[in-house]
Amino acid sequence: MFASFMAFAGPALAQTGGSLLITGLAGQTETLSAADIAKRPHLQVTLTHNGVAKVYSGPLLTDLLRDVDAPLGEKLRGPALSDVVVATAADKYRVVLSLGELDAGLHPGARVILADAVDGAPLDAHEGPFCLVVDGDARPARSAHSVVEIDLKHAL
Ligand SMILES: Nc1nc2c(c(=O)[nH]1)N[C@H]1C(S)=C(S)[C@@H](COP(=O)(O)O)O[C@H]1N2
Ligand SMILES: [Mo]
Repeated sequence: MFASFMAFAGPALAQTGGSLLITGLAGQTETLSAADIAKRPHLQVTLTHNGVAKVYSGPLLTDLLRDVDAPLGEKLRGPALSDVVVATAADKYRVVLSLGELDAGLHPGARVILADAVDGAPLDAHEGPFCLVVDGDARPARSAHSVVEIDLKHAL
């Protein structure tokens, strides 16, 4: 298992159906369609699982979290360091990531994307329409498939 990434400004890939609900700390919400997500700048992250490497692409999760005023960059200090992101999948699988590990300014190794494509094609029904891809994990346990909600919360 290894992972790597490279940045590119991707063309919007054709997508059908599905939307993502993002909730901020004050309860503010944003609903993003597949078309909204496809328009964002994309990064590529390669995941290797069971010896098979696949190149996922999608916006950084931090890019989407800015839509709900997540405390990132200079605002990621003090109490914000115990804020967490809960990603919920269609099958209720949930993973938690801290803002500190997501913010590339604080933690340069961090590359977590919400992929809408793999190997240049839209995600299939098993993984799609959006899949969290956590670069650097030894196994893709936090790369939740079919993510339907992203909630920013105070852990404490
Ligand atoms: N929605 C969802 N995503 C998930 C899981 C799951 O059970 N549900 N399992 C995780 C784990 S533990 C692994 S190893 C990989 C498995 O990916 P695969 O089903 O494509 O083999 O998906 C991850 N993402
Ligand atoms: Mo797993």
